[in-house]
Amino acid sequence: MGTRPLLRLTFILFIIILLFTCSWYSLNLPVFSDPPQATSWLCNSESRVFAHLGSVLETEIHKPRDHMEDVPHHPLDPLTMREIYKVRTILSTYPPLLPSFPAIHSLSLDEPHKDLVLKWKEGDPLPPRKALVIALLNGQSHVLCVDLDLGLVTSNKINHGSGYPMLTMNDISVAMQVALSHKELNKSTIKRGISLSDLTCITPSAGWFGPDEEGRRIIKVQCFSNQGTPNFYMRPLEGLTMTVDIDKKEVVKFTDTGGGIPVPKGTDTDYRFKSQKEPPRMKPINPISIEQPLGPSFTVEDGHIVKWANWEFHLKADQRAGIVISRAMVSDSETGVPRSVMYKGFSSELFVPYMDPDENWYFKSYMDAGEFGMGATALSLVPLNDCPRHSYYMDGIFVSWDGKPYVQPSIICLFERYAGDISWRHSEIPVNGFNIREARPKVSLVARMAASVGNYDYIFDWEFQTDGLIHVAVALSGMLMVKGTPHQTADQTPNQEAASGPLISENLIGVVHDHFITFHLDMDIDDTNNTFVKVNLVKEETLPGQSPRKSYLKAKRNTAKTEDDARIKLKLYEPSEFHVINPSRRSRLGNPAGYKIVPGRNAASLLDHLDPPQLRSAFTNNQIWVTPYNRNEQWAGGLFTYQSKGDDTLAAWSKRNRAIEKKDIVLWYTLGFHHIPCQEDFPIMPTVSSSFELKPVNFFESNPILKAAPMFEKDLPVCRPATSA
Ligand SMILES: *[C@@H]1O[C@H](CO)[C@@H](O)[C@H](O)[C@H]1NC(C)=O
Ligand SMILES: *[C@@H]1O[C@H](CO)[C@@H](O)[C@H](O)[C@H]1NC(C)=O
Ligand SMILES: [Cu+2]
Repeated sequence: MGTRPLLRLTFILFIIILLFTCSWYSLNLPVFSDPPQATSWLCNSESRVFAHLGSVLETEIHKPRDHMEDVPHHPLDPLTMREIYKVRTILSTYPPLLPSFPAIHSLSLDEPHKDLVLKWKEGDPLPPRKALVIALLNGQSHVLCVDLDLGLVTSNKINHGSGYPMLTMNDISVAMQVALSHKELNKSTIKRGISLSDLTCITPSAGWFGPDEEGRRIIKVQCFSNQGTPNFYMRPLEGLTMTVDIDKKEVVKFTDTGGGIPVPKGTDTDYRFKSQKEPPRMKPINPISIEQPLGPSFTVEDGHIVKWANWEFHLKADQRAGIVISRAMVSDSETGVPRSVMYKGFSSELFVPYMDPDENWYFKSYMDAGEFGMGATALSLVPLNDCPRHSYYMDGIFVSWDGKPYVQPSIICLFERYAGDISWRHSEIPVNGFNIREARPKVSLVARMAASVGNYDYIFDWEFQTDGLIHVAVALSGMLMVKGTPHQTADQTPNQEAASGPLISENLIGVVHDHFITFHLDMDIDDTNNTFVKVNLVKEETLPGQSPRKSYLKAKRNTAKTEDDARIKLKLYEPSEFHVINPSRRSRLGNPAGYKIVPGRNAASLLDHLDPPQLRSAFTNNQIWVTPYNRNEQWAGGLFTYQSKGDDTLAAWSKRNRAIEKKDIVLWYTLGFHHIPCQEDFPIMPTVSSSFELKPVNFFESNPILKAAPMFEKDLPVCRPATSA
């Protein structure tokens, strides 16, 4: 959600984060107490070798790796550094873009057509490598296709619909410079007792609110005091908003309605370990980590192909979508042959509307993927804290606004999770003649990325289980977007209902808001010929005298023929299962192979459908949609999301009511959160998480993990500190 990076501080912050992630333990742990002698263990894992992974040891991970020699191995591999440079060279001599090189807002692999990817086998030559480029030149958004093999721009289209491309770091820093040098800003800051040099500003996206703001790229700038805290988000200069025309480089509107609202204090807002003055008032938890005496069980081949247990998939980082899973296949439990489950899965868009109509707040209705980029805002993960020991870390190769590649190191981690859970069990009492205790531990594989979109952090987990289930979770953390108020305590607020959220600290309101994350799930169960089936549970009533029961439930199958049949609002009192099946692939009993989407905790948008933010994010009007596969329909909020009016969204595509039965279909699922803040969310929020599952239904002939072995004591060393050995 949130707000927006961080101008001049960006690079400094980035470096600071890098420093911390490498050193904060050794620097800071001794401050509080005598920690156990955790550095030396009898079964020291640091001596283990990961040669079979071709992996990076944790101690090395934040050393930037050289990617200049990378070559693509798979049709879906992201563009390499060399390929990006080549695209840049091709563009720089392309006449329609001359004489000045355009601003590059997006430059990524134009994925080959699906049939080419499906036909491709290891060892085959790669399909032609192409780049899709979105460039802004003289106010026009160009969509260019560059063929790397031909060395040519093969198409160049100009966007005539609404909306602009994703913001670049340059847009953000230009907006901040323009705002910070605006004359009236000095007056407003002095009035609040803040010096210009103590300001940190953010750049909330402007949304779209009618014709006044059309035809030019505008952005909002709001400022905070960073005096005495790195958590400047908790020190807003409330009521101060500048609207900046990014291309004209001018402030087009200056609003200061914040007279009389103090800048909240900075004390107790610093969340860093090194700044804590006293230990927590709880018994410390002893060092903990999972032991893998033989190292992890997964491999990463050619940089992107992950193989683990019965799973295989392609994993990559994308500047806009963040983490992308492709060609997910699980091996058949009878034959061992890999079978397709999902062609591609990623978070297509986020929508984060705030619930405050105030002049300085109404526009806050972020669409983070299309406006800022989930990969673009993901920074290096913190070993042992973001991801456990034995994690494998993957870099992102991204493109900056000048068209040059850069490495975003260690933004994906891959690890095996053992959280003490059970994958199946049964015990039998001796009275039946059996005395059985059978249980199997649940071990899974997780691919993770964490995006910091300004104040907010989104942690995306794709978790694969050996029983064929895929668990997709999003956890929220980071800082609230807060609103300054003159009030210090709740009883000073004359009409608490009038405030846009609860008081969470002195002079700070946590504004109520929602988060919606819409996933693109291109399911291909065995092949692309799939059907969406709703299995409705309905109440049946018995006839008089038929049974002691009056009612029971029955599962009724309804096949969705067109897109209309597959727009679904979840309802507790009209329960259904939602299956994607392959009608041609039958089990030995004749059931079609399928996967169902299992919703978890969820929330729906209650905004008026004609409210401008909801018009733009109409893809959140339903929790489930199914569309026929169309390679141009990737982004639920439209290719050009920034300031868009909602004319190119999933909701607009679905209106065509195309046939979806026995077709290559895409499932869309929206995970939502209502967020009413509370004091525990200050100064940084403990994670709040929600998830959904993709679960096999009649895909396997029987329990696919029946033959899994239990864990045995002899396989697992018991670790002890060496000093007490
Ligand atoms: C801000 O205003 C103060 C007081 O009028 C003045 O001394 C200072 O030079 C101004 N700073 C800038 C950057 O304009
Ligand atoms: C899809 O499956 C159905 C049912 O088995 C079959 O009739 C149809 O021909 C298949 N379509 C394609 C394009 O393979
Ligand atoms: Cu929230």
